[in-house]
Amino acid sequence: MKTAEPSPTETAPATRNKALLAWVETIRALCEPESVHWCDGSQEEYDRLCESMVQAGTFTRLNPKKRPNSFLALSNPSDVARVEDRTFICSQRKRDAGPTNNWTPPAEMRAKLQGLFAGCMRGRTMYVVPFSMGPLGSPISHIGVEISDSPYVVVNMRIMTRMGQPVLDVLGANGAFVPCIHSVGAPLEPWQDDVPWPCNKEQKYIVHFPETREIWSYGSGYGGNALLGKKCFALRIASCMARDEGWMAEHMLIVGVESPEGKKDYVAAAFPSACGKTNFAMLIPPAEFKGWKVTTVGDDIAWIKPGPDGRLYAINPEAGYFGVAPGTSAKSNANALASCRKDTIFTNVALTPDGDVWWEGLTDQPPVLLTDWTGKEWTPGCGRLAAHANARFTAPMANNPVLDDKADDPAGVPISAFIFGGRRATTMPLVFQAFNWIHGTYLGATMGSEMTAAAAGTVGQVRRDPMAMLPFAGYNMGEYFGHWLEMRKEMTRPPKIFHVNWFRKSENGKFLWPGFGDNMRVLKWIIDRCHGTVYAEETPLGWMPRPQDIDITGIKNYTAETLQAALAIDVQGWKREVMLQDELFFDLNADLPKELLFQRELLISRL
Ligand code: O2Y
Ligand code: MN
Repeated sequence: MKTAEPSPTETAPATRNKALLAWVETIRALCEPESVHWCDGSQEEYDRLCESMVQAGTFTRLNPKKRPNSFLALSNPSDVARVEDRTFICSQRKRDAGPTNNWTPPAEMRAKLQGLFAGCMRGRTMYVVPFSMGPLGSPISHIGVEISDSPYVVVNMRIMTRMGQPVLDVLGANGAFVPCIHSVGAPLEPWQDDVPWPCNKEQKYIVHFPETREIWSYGSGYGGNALLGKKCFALRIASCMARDEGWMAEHMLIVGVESPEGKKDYVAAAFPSACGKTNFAMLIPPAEFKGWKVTTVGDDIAWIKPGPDGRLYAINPEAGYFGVAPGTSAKSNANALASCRKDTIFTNVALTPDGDVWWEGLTDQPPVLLTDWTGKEWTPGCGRLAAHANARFTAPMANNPVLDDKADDPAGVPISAFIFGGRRATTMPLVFQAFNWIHGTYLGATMGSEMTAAAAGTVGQVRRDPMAMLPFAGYNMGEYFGHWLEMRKEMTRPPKIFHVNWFRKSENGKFLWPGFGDNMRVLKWIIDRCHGTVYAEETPLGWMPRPQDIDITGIKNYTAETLQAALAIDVQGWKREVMLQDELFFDLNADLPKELLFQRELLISRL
């Protein structure tokens, strides 16, 4: 295919990858952009794009003394979060998407997308963003190319991934890539002025074609809808690749835990949203744990492959954090705060009069005057949130003071333990260990969390979120459980599997566990179990610590009785819990591995 001559405002592609060149031309012809820009990923390119967004009103440059090299973006109020009801898995067969995903026949969806994307970039620049998920050249990494008409997406992708010319160099003339097409769905006609946050209020489509490994996203410029390396590629498409190729793409953080003697373990953990995942990924051990270090490999996603020694090795496919701002403070997560101290893009937080940012929970006392996330004047007590509840910071992982020294290691890190957890006010004890891999898979598959601020009337209700993957598995959830079971054959030294709950409450509504940095005390028991150096009791649920096996010295106003309550097995509650699991198992029935039904029977008989 002949490549079009670049116009004077265009950049020429620095690749000889014919498949990539041909695909870019096809998308250019479809979307009819004004120009095409191949991103080199340089600092100069990043600075230029940020400055152009300041000029366009998309970005406000923050006070360089307070937040060096940082910007604030305020989105359109209709475009503030992932749109799960507009997210589709378009496999050839409906059954392959499974009952927990939205599905449309691929031919029908392709026809729809062709219509939507035709001319959708008129008046805009089409950016070609080559990116690597994972360290460049790692055998666990994969390359994607995102085409987008949003400069906001380009600069965020530069923080969140390894992006630009070095990726094209690794891709070479014949390398494979996942094509990701994104448009805000707001063509600009010559008579039209642009708006600071273009998007399409009527039509949003986040579409995955798992068989052809393609992503098409239309209408939104926000987060997971638009930064296609993250949820769309690294989880939905990658979970299909992982199933086919014998590895795992999981919605898991990865942390290193080093003892005072210098012994290091890595654990990966899956928590649904609003369960303190980022806090756990950047945990600061309590003072009594002198010499213990917790370091971050990843805060959200893990790609995990079996190594030659029979263990699992994990990388963080991302290079930055797209963290929730509200609730982040020096008390809750000083490392997250340090990560966004500079070089950060804030979205939908509030602006202080002196050009800094603020969000609910950042300080005990709110500032007396702010500009809120909608651009309106805000004063304490005005009855509105200053920052949107899903306001974010996009920060480079290099800013994290506790970044693990292997965060960039192409070989990944060996995983000693998998941890599953949810937010549960009752029933779920503080921690227990699965008897074996199949039992652990069952624990992950039946994981659930109480809803916090979601739809009215649902607060407190348990939402099943298997392995925290419900919105992110790119194929049938029952088959996904089957893949977990199959993975056991790929290793001789599998990680031990644990379940934790930091959120159990007493009858008078008080938390039974302090959480945050004190979770280190539970983490230590988990690590000791991996080495077989601490006692555990066999219970109907799994292996459990006795209260004396968890070190609580130094926790203020905390007693062994409270710990006992946090660890107690509520048999009546568990009978209800087992019945509640029916809902998910019923939906998945046709594809549910029989091993999991058997695990449920075993649990019932043990209870
Ligand atoms: O609302 C969005 O677009 C972001 S969602 C998100 C961002 C970072 C990490 N995890 C998530 C998630 O929904 O799990
Ligand atoms: Mn996530």
